[in-house]
Amino acid sequence: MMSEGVRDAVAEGEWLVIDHVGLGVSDLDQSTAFYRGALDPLGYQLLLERDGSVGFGRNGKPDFFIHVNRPLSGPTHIAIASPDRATVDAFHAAGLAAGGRDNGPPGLRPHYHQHYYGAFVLDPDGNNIEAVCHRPQ
Ligand SMILES: N[C@@H](CCC(=O)N[C@@H](CS)C(=O)NCC(=O)O)C(=O)O
Repeated sequence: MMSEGVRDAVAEGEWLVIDHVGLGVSDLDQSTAFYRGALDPLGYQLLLERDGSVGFGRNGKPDFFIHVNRPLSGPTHIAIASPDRATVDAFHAAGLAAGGRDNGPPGLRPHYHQHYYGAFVLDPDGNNIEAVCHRPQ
């Protein structure tokens, strides 16, 4: 359970402490299509393609990468911050439309904290991708 102070900080947008992350994927084209669709509602665009790697990000800054021809790291959980609950809903619908598998419909998860609103979709390799909004609405 998140403390009140941490919850206030994330609600104010102070959660961006990791610069970028990368996942090994088994099929770059399939995963690129999935992430293009699923992350579009979150404002993510394909920003970089190089040597078996694809980078996605917002505002011109890639912070989420997928890589092929590398060992798969096993199912990994990545949560992307969403500005509002409607965007979480849109992410979940877009992720399913892009070939992802449902891992939890949009909704409050009060066991994390009272305003925690998330949705979960599995990517083609089984990675657990989430959009989350921490703001009270
Ligand atoms: N199906 C669950 C997914 C929850 C989930 O994946 N939670 C993340 C943390 S926000 C996680 O990695 N949980 C640990 C686990 O599932 O083992 C739901 O809809 O709530």
